[in-house]
Amino acid sequence: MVDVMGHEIPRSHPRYHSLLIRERLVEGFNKGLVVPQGLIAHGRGEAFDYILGEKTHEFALRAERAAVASIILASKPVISVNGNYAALAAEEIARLAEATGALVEVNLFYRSEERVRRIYEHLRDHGVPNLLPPDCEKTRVPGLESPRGIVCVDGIASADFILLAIEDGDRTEALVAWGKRVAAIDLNPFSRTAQKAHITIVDEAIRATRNMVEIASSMSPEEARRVLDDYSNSEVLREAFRAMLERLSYAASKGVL
Ligand code: PTJ
Repeated sequence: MVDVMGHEIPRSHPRYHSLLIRERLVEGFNKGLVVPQGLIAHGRGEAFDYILGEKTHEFALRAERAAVASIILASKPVISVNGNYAALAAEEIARLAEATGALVEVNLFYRSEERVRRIYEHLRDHGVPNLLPPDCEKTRVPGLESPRGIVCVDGIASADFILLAIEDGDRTEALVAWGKRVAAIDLNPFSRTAQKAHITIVDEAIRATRNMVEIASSMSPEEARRVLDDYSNSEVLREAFRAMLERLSYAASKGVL
């Protein structure tokens, strides 16, 4: 039995892991890291993960390898972290930034300086290195109005590669249009983020980041070049849709998954 904020979750519960992750997000919401819209976004992600069988598929692993390869070969890679990603995967982000030397920037759709500071402190308390401070010099992503376009001059604005997760499509599109190479972790292959990113990781954000830490521990620059030469994002997206179709076809014919 694990006690999460007064709710007891028995380890034997068939949805134990999913419930634990959910509680992590609710805790993030109560601490002011996650916005209410982030809870809705999480539910959408869960639905796609359910269809995918809640595991990392081979096509996702291929995209995760390509994202790590891109970080290794980039001159200035930045991991962009929003409220959901911070609440779910702060430890994994710390290990990925440590393994690769990538910078980490808090970048929010529903931006307030108070939330940026809270998320920054949450990441710092989880040992995230290379963190851009909330008072970094700022500029704007071209084409993004309002505070959601604010980024650090020494971070995303001057990055050549950005890893983001659980992100809104509008922002992903604007970063790509700005000339950034973008890898996106998004369980929904239909989303604008998934469709617009150069590398689409159709996997759950915690699992994906853990896998990337593992991959980063042994990838050489030569292997990174080979991985990127062989990579096709449209193939990865096709396989993600095919995996969903196969699971749904099986369920449609047998009545079970
Ligand atoms: O913290 P902020 O202010 O930057 O706001 C963050 C949210 C999530 C509210 C904002 O970025 C947003 O509205 O995102 P969307 O447009 O709902 O897109 C989120 C995408 O992430 C959806 O396609 C979900 O299916 C997907 N998703 C949700 N949870 C996960 C996920 N993908 C991977 N892992 C997850 N845990």
